[in-house]
Amino acid sequence: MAELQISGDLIASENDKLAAAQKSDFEALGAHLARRNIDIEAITTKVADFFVAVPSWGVGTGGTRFARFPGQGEPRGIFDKLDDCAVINQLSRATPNVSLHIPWDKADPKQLKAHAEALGLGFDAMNSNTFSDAPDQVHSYKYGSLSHVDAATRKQAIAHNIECIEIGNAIGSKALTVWIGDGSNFPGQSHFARSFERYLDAMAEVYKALPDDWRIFSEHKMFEPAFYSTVVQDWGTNYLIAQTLGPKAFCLVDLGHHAPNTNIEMIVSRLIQFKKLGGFHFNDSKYGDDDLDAGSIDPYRLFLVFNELVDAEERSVENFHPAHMIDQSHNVTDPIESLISSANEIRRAYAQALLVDRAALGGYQDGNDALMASDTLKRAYRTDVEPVLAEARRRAGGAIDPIAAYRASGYRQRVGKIRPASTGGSGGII
Ligand code: LRH
Ligand code: MN
Ligand code: MN
Repeated sequence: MAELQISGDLIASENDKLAAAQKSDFEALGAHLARRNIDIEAITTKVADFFVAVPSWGVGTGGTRFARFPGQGEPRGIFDKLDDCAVINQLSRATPNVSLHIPWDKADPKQLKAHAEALGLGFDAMNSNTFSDAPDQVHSYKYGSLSHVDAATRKQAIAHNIECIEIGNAIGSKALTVWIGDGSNFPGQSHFARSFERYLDAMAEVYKALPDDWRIFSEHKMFEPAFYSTVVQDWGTNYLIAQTLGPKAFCLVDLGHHAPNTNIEMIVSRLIQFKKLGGFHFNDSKYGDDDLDAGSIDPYRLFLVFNELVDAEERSVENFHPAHMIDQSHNVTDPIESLISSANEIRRAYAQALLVDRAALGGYQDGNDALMASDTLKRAYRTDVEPVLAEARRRAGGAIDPIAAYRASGYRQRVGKIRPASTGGSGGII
């Protein structure tokens, strides 16, 4: 039995207040969908079976390059972080897995596993960190890691990734996500081809250490921290990596890692078509790697991404099981609330994509009826699926209104009393 961070009675009494309205909204939506030949029960079951992992690093208050303003009751370490992740899952019933970042979350794997299991949690992909220097490391990553000009530095970065696999293996993870900050700030600073060659060779060493049932995800990002060139800068380079490494290598798409206006859903489609879509870091963005809450800026884009995923699911694409993870940073909200909200938005996009009349859409595409094709997507997107999301949560023991239940629980105030206030301070540049 999982340790409950929020009492079951509290959730039940909060749900009681909303039960009659929820029942009536669900029935009304059911009748509406039935007129469109859609079975609301089938959609609700699919939504209830859809999960997205939360990032351990997302439950602390983030910061910008300028400052960090700590919140109340911030987690003191990975065990507190897991407690917070359990709250998110308990209320949303959408996030049973956590994605760890090493060395930030380094701890005895047995204790990690036991703590997570007691909370009813498991682990999704491990994340390595060769984009900052750990206090005890010998070689600095200032000028790169897996693509560094110095062989000893590359070796150290390879060893770190292998250690992440070992920790992950001990706690039940099945994937490693590698994102590197390697790149350059000045034209001429690094040799494009040679640095990519060094990266590929280093990644091949990491790849060799993967257990048979593991996958490795490489994550591209257009820029930052390098501002002139980045070694793994876009999905084309990422695809080359996955192709070069072998069948256990896939591309990870972080929605915020593209130029504004990039057609991300089309990238997703291409990666699906060529069997190299590994997973996602969901978030939203207005300008760059903003790490804003999923669906908070452009919910239609999130829907269009899910439209591709559902299309693939309904075509029964072979070996199609992308990892769904959130990657966010919260500066002005309670991270638990933001992560609950993002998990719901991700499920919303999935539910809406399930409503697309794909036979009709195919007909309009083949008939060059652009207006009706677009309207077919819009019709699904315009449908308010909140009663389905709430029903999926309620049936699984979660909250009809998870944010309201969280606030009523007083969890943040409770942990605020036990966890000492963390320090803020300026960011890296001022
Ligand atoms: C890089 C990134 C990557 C890291 C995380 C902290 O911008 O998206 O996934 O692991 O942020
Ligand atoms: Mn990411
Ligand atoms: Mn990022």
